[in-house]
Amino acid sequence: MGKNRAFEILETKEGILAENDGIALQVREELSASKTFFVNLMASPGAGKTTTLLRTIEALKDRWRIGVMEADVDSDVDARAIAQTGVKVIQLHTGGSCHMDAAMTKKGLDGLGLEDVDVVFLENVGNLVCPAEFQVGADVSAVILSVPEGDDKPLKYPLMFTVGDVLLINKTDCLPVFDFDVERCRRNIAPLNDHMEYFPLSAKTKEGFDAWIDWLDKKIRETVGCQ
Ligand SMILES: Nc1nc2c(ncn2[C@@H]2O[C@H](COP(=O)(O)OP(=O)(O)OP(=O)(O)O)[C@@H](O)[C@H]2O)c(=O)[nH]1
Ligand SMILES: [Mg+2]
Repeated sequence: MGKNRAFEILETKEGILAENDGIALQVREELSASKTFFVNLMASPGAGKTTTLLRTIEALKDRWRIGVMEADVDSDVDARAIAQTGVKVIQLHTGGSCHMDAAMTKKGLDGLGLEDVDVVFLENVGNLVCPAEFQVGADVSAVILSVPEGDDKPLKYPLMFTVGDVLLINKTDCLPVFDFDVERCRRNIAPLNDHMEYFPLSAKTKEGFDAWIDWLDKKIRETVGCQ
């Protein structure tokens, strides 16, 4: 019981997040034992997660065996798009939840099956808030911010830009019609995150894609081994 109180105060959210982190650690250990590289892709709805994934798969699928987990509240639109590339894909329905947690991710990885996969991408639920709170055991947390959303988003949704390892500034083909300033965006993130890697690119025109692919391929090689 608390001091001078006849009742206990339980910080339930802290407990849930601590439990989640424990499961995320298990996921990480399992993936590390099976030499599987895991990318958690997070962004707002419509920022270009699926389009960026399609281009990324196109660039990497001859080098690595790829698996994709598509997480959505409903529908199978994105899994259908990914299936067109020929890589292994599973659609996960979160049942209304706005993020994937570590237990859901563990279930998804079991459903996908890792025996013939070197690299797994999770397209998290489109949301700039909730997915940032839940670790899923990823090697890389990749965040997409698209030009039409504005360069002030790191100020409004700081946690996402704090937990990210890499920021893909997508839809750079739209820069001429929006007042998004890439340097201002980086300045907004600097106080939150001193290790963020930045790749401005366009999933539509593929401009800037080579640098992102080279960086990701190097990270995968470091984990999975040379191919
Ligand atoms: N102009 C332009 N449009 C893009 C680019 N990338 C994606 N889009 C468009 O943006 C829209 C949303 O793209 P998606 O890839 O479906 O976005 P998403 O983040 O997967 O969306 P949800 O899964 O619904 O959260 C589509 O109409 C894409 O064609 C880009 O680089 N430039
Ligand atoms: Mg999508």
